[in-house]
Amino acid sequence: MSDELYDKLCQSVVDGEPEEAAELAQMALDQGLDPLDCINRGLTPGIDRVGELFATGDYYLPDLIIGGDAMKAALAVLEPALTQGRERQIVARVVLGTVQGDLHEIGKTLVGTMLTANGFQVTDIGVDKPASEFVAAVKDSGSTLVGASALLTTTMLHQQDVIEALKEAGLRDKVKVMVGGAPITETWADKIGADGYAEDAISAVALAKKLVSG
Ligand code: B1M
Repeated sequence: MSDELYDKLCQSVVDGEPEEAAELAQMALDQGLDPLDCINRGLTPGIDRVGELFATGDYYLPDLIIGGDAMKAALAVLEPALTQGRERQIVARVVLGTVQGDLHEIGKTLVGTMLTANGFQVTDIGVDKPASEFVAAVKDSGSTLVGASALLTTTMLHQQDVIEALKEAGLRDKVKVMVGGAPITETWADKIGADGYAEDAISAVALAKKLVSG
């Protein structure tokens, strides 16, 4: 039964059906399914399929947009259940954003939700943010951790800009920087002088905990 629901969630993203995706997500919660399983076994395979179809030329930009909208609609239902009942003691403050020129928000937001669920106070500055806005948010929030997301090979370079801007502002030794996003690797993180790379939202939490404790 749960497998069938995960398949339907997946298909609702492939078909770009936000309302159906949200309804299925609610149905999954009502049946007591784990929201994280709904994401990992339903929504993520769905959006990955959308990406594959786009890469092969079978899907076009509007398909990418409605696929993303369907995933966001389901996540809006699931996210409160991810953060519910967790301990609220603040582990650390973190500034999170997607770098300049990059509009991809779903993965960054999911990382933010998981960090929040694990006690981090997240200042999510949004998407398409220049390095200067990461720095300003660090100053405003007193954060000791910065997370920069990038989904495009053309925008991942701006993760380095964030690190350089922190250096110029005299903040680099006070703030750890973690990077992530589909094209990002450990090698890239090392190359630009980041403190760590996480492949997904779960490992981002583990990395964030490690970075703020050491
Ligand atoms: Co775009 N897009 N897109 N897109 N899009 C990709 C990334 C692409 C791989 C699709 C493809 O060709 N197969 C491709 C990039 C190619 C490349 O650079 N190598 C691509 C392209 C080309 C484009 C446009 C250029 C298309 C065009 O206009 N011709 C355009 C660029 C716009 C821009 O940003 N300036 C574009 C636009 C869009 C939409 C806006 C329409 C839409 C996003 C909607 C939204 O976010 N509101 C979109 C989508 C949906 C995708 C795909 C299909 C899905 C992305 C997603 O949300 N995944 C994507 C293909 C793919 O990745 N399968 C694709 C789900 C999400 C949960 O995963 O974001 O990877 P992800 O996040 C993961 C991890 O990466 C990690 O944890 C997350 C959770 O597990 N992670 C972090 C992410 N950030 C992290 C930060 C951390 C740690 C971990 O620490 C700070």
